[in-house]
Amino acid sequence: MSKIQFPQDFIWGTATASYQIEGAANEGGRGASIWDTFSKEPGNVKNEDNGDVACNSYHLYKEDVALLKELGVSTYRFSMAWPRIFPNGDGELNQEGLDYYHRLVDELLEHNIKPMCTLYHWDLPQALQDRGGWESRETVEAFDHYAKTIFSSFKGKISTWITINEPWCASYLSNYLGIHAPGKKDLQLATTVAHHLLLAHGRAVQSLRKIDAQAQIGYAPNAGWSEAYSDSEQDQQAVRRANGWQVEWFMDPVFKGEYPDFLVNWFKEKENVTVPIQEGDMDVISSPIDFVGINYYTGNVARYDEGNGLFHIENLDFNYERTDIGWPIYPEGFYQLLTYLNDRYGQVPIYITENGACYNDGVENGEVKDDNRISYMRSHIASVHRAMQSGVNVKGYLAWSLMDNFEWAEGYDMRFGIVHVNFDTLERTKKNSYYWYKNLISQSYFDLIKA
Ligand code: JJW
Repeated sequence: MSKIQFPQDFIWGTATASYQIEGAANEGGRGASIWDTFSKEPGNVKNEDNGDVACNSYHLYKEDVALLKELGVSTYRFSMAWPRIFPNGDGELNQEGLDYYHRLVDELLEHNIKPMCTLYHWDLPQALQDRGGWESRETVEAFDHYAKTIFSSFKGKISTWITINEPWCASYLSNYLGIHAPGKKDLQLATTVAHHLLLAHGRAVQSLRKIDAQAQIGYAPNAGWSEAYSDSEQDQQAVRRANGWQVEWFMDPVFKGEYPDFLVNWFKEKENVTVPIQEGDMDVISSPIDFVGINYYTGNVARYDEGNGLFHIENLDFNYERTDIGWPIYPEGFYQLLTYLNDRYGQVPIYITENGACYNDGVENGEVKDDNRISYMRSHIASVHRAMQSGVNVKGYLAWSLMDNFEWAEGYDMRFGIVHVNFDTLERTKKNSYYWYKNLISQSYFDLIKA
């Protein structure tokens, strides 16, 4: 028997994000976000797709909650669109936006599903971008005001909060690599943005403590994982830089109150880039949190390469199997990452806030045969279990995603859902992975080897 058994109180869930699923971009008083602007500029998003309609969950949320109910999850992670609440970023509150999230949360609670709410999943109000966006500390103030408004409004209804989703993506992918909104390519700018995102996180943590002492709060950094090709000093150091950029850069400030020196020095020496730390910032950023969310999708083996990029590293291709978005399938990296976090930061409670696979299988005779996704989930959930057996304090797992949705720069072609969405009719069809996951949730175990 190759039974992978989870504790009875392990939390199972699914995750989504506002701009990826809601649609209704011009309804309910919603203001524009940087993703509206970015996706409408040709060349930024495949097929010139955008989130105007998406899955139309703004209107179909009851149908979506019914899918969650049948699946049997105890938790649903979603995000609020800041520009629905404050169309201009700050200033006047849009009650209609707030009302929408109350309807959604009430529907979840009525079905006994706990809401886990992300405050910032990348849809920065365009009005704030026009005033400097995350490069400006005013955006930190605006975020804190938005967070306080939400905390007060949902006190007693939402007890688990995530401040910032994937700060590496919202800073470096968006402002250095130029792949996500606002599509800039400036390492200094990206580093400033990263610092202000962490500061915004810390401010919101402090605000929640004053408003609702019962609630729990964390954030959700993303981390790919590189494993060193060899024990050579050069390979080890190169991989340390790559992992450090994704992991230590966003976790040392929160858990240790400092940025990793070796990377601070690297940025300074190579690119003359510095972190704009002001007095008191690191104390705010390192405010104690209740858990950390980890978003894991991919990893690889890598080695030193003098000529290659900012970090002098080469990602090797060992002929990995890849998902349809091209990311190597690397469940070992998940185990290594989780045990690494445990060793470095202590036994902090962890939620897997995102994990999942892109496979673009369609509907045939009412069925979606996404065996590859099931296989990915098996191996990655087993890695989580391995980590737990090694002492990592994992509280729950949330599959990305409940349904196919707007996959950012990849548009609608790249499908991560366990529920298929037909983007012409918006019809939802449960995939085979949905049924596999439902079975796992009801039994708390799965067999590594198919019976
Ligand atoms: C692109 C690296 C080129 C989302 C990327 C790195 C390429 C030099 C998925 N997680 O939709 C995309 N996602 O909204 C949050 N996470 O480019 C949720 N990370 O470098 C999912 C990372 C990502 C990426 C995409």
